Amino acid sequence: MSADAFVHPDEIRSMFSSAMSDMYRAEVPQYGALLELVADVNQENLAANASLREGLERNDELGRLDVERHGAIRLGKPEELFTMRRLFAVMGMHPVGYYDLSVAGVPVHSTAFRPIDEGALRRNPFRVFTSLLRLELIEDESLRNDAQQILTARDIFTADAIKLIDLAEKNGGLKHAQAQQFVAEALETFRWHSDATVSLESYQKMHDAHRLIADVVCFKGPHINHLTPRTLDIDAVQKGMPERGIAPKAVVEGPPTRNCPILLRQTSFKALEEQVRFVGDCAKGTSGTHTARFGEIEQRGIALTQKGRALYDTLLANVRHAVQVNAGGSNARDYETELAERFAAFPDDYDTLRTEDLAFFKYTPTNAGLDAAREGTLSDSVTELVDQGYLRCDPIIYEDFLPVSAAGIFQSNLGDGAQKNYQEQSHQDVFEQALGASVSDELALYADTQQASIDVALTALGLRKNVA
Ligand code: OOG
Ligand code: NI
Repeated sequence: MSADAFVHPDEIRSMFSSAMSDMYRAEVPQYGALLELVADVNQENLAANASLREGLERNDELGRLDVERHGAIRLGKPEELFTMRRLFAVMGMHPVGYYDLSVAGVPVHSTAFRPIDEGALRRNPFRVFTSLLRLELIEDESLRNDAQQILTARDIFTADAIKLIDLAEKNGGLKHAQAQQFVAEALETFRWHSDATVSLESYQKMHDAHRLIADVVCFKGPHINHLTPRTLDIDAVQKGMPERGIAPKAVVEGPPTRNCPILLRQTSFKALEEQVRFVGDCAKGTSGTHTARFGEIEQRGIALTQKGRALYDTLLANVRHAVQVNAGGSNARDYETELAERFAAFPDDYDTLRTEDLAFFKYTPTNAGLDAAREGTLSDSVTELVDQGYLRCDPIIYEDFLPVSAAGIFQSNLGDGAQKNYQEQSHQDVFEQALGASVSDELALYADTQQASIDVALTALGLRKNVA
């Protein structure tokens, strides 16, 4: 690569996620222990399952297996979200999806900045779940004003980060040395600061209104609050955590264990209590603590259509209605049993998921299909072509998040007192205004990927496009 060429945004994203990983491992030692457990479980799975290993090898995924898949931050004001969109765009990460967490008692709304096209996802799927605090949900007016004032005064980006974002936008990219500097400057925004920007008394007030408000408002910046590697067996990692002195949340969020994994399963270890120095504390002494940072793992499965998602949402709502996991998690088993029983109603083989239009697939012509196409005209029905063995289908993996799961992850790290009932409506338009762009609709992205694969496959088989 010549010194003058632009570094590909996917490459900048890889540099950034690896720098974040190093920083987080150094800041949160228990996260390093989680990574070791994940790596061990992944190795055991690969050793025991040759076809799993081959599949990963075929898709070029083996080398990236232990690389983080996502992180999360919480922002305080609209301008921060606006600039964050520009910063992530330099790394090929764009806002996808809108998540209203207020319905789950968390006063934020969110999006995920992530790579969108297939090639970019394959090169490095790193995403950042990004939440914006909804100040209007703070009931106490004087507290709300205080919070607003504190946030107005802060600037979470370094001057050089802004310069490099401007430069990337103006020139259409960054050269190597610029990209390196950009990553170093961006990292500053996500770093942990043990100095709060407020007194212990102010912190306590914010904390009493909602722990999340304290986490966002009282610090210099949006410290990365977790990173999340991928595991090949989430149940094994959940079970293995206590043996390594890591305290997991009570239950795994998302669907139960299945033959054909759907959507996303996640679990985390509980946030650690960290020493914080508040404004007015004597120079050396510390007088308080804050819990914010934790570690998480994820396992992803096939993306669901609107119909599949509706079924998922209904079944999950029924489970949560029947069993609410209590504070200590002593009834976690009941929840798991209920989850497994209710989800028996969700077809668990790829054929049915496809024929009932519950999930998205990528279609490719088989050699038999290509041979047959040379000999004569084929049926133009995708279903028939699959049945005849002329098209093969592979699951399209879900790349997004789940609001109920996200709320569960938030809550397990905020404590039980943190749940509030907010009456407010969701405000995607307000969020997008702050963002300065609209978010992509994730379902439309999966549908497009599926349709594009059908178009290419049918063209290769000598058939016209757009037939179902
Ligand atoms: C984000 C929680 C959501 C996930 O994986 O669902 C999330 C947060 O705690 O800020 O990261
Ligand atoms: Ni997460």
